Amino acid sequence: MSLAQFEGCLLGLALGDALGAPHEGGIVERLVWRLIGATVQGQMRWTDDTQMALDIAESLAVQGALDADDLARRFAASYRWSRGYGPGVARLLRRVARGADWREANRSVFPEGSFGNGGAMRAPVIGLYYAHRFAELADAARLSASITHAHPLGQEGAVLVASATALALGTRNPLEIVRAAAAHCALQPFVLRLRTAEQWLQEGSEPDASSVARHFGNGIAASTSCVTAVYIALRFMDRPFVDMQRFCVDVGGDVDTIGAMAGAVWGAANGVAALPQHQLAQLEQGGRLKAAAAALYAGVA
Ligand code: AR6
Ligand code: MG
Repeated sequence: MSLAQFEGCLLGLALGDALGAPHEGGIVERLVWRLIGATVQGQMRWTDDTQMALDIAESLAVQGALDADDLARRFAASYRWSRGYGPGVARLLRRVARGADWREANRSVFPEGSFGNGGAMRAPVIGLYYAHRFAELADAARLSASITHAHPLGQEGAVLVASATALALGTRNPLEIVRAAAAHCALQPFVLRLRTAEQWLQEGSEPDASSVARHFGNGIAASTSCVTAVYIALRFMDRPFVDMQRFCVDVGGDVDTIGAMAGAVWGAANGVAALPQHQLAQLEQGGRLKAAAAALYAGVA
């Protein structure tokens, strides 16, 4: 576990997010992103995935522990429509900003809670923070997701992505990671997909992007994107980041969030120096992301 891995994780997440964002959504969303996808200085903007990951990292650094109320306040304060938040979460966060308790707001849009991948996309930060306290990781991932994602499937995605990130800090063996992360998952849509992912990694078979999308999904639901992202990160662990990112684009669908989750796991394994430096230089707020990684590392080292 090193600072370079923490930086690699957060910057990998942000890079996967920013590089994927132009490919997400229908024609309208893509046109909008062409207008707002760069800062005034011409740097690549990232979306809600990175914003919420930063919110968690900065909250952990200030509070010295996972404080759900502080986190809910930060999520609500950081909300901007231009970051492309999911529509349910956008409504929920506006309610929290007006004073609602997240414990009620998280069922105000969908009575059973959101099963979107928004709890999982920010969970790599939980993986970093709890890697050395692995027994507490699953509960922490669930709690951090539950602020916006009360649905068990939304929370299971967070557990999977946090586990895979934490494990990638300690081993570069894809099979070991997929098996240990799967041990935390109990819900059918995850268990079945993880079994296939393990089999593919074991056989060394390399199905094409459309086959990966067909088997694992490429949607905004946690159950149709989290295994996809973890599988891609593990399959491309020993290959260049840009190859992995291209594969995410080919898988299609929710490219920014699948790219963010895959980028975070890949970055945790390979460290910041392995990321494409010319693209990193074009990423907005790189200094803030590095500072957040350093503060997180200082809290656990
Ligand atoms: N019942 C019906 N539809 C649902 C339910 C449910 N219980 N839960 C989610 N959906 P949301 P996120 C559908 O809004 O998970 C952004 O681009 C519903 O259509 O909670 O934070 C992010 O970057 C809902 O609007 O957002 C992610 O890529 C949608 O799933 C992605 O969106 C998303 O759930 C998900 O973000
Ligand atoms: Mg996004």
